[in-house]
Amino acid sequence: MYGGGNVFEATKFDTLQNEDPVKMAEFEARIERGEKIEPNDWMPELYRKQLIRMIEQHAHSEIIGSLPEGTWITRAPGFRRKLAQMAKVQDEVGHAQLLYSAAETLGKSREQMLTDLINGKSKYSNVFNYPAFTWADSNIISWLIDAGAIVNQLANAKGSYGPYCRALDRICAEEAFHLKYGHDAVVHMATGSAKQREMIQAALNRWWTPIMHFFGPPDKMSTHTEILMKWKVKMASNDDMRQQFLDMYVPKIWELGLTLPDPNLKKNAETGKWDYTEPDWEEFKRVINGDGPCNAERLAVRRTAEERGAWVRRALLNPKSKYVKPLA
Ligand code: FAQ
Repeated sequence: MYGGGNVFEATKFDTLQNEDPVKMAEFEARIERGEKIEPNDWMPELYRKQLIRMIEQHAHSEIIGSLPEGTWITRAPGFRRKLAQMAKVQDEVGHAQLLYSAAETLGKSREQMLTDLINGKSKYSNVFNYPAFTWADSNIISWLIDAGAIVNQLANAKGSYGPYCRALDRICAEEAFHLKYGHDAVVHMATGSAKQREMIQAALNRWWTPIMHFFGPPDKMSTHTEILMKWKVKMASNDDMRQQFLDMYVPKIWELGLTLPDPNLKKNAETGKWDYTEPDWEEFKRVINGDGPCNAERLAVRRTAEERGAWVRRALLNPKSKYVKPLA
C-alpha cells in the first residue's frame, strides 16, 4: 500500500482522501486511456507533489551531474576530446533547464528548487556523489551512467505528464550522442595500452555499485513506485529498469574483455533475468541522505555558483538596468 515504508527516509506525502472522487475517477480514466495531463488540467495534489519531487530531483541530478565530468574538460586527452567533453557537459546543464521548466509548470519556482538543493533538502542522483579520480572514471560516467539514464528516460518519456514527457524526448535525443561518445571513449581505453586497460577496469570496479544503486532501491523497498506506476509517471519499476540495463550493457562490457566486480552476476536461464549480489543498500541510504564521498563538495560548488551568478540575476530583474529591454 502506498505510503507504507520509509526505508530510505523517503519523502512522506498526504494520502488521497481529500480528493473529489468524481474528478479523481475522470483523471485516472484519462491516464488509463493514455492521454497526457497538461499543467492546467485537474490533477490530485499527490500527483502534483510526486511529479515536482521527481522532476526536481532529476533536474538537480543534471546540474550536479555535470560536475564530475566538468572537472575533466581541461584535462581531457587532446583537443577533440576536450571539445566533445565540453559539449556534453553543456548539454547536461541544458537538460536541467528543460526539467526545471517542466517542474515549474506544477507551481514550484526555480528559485525555491535551487534553494532546496543547496540547503540539502532535495535529493539528486546517488551516482554524482562519487569522485571521478581519473579520465577513465569520466568515461565510465559518459557511457554507463548515460546508458542508465537513457533506459529510465526512454521509458518515462511515454508517461502521463505532458511537459515532463516532452522534456524527456528532447533530452533522450541528446543523450543518444552522449552514449556514443562515452562508448567510443571506453572502447579506446579498453583496446589501448596495458595501462589504459588497467585504468578503465579500475574505474568500472569503482562505479559498479553506484551504477547498480542508480535505478533505485529494490521494488519491495521502494516507497513511490506503486502510485507512480499506477499514474504512469514511472513506466517501469526500479528492478525492471535495472534488469533492462543489465541486459543491454553487461554483454557489451564483457565483449570488451572487461570484468565486473560481482562473481554472482549471470543471466539465469530459467527466469530469463540477471542474478546479482545485492549492492550495499546501507551505503546507498547514506549517500542519498547526504553522507557520500562528495556530497559536501558538490553542494559547496553549487552554492558558490549561486553566489557568483547572483549579480546576473539582479541585473536581469532590475528594470533600470541598461542590459534589460522592457517587455513589449
Ligand atoms: N539517487 O521510492 P523510490 C542523469 C530515493 S539523470 C538518489 O524507489 P522513486 C543524466 C527517492 O528519491 C539521473 N535518490 O523512488 C546524466 C526516494 O526518496 P524521496 C537522474 C534516489 O522516485 C548522466 C527514495 O530513494 N534520473 O544521470 C535514487 O519511485 C551523466 C525511495 O525510492 C532521474 O532522476 C537515486 N538513484 O524512484 C547527467 C530520473 N533512487 O524522494 C550527467 C527520474 C531512489 O522520497 C552525467 N527519476 N532514490 O526523498 C526516477 O525515475 C525515479 O525518481 C527513481 C527513483 C527511479 C530515480
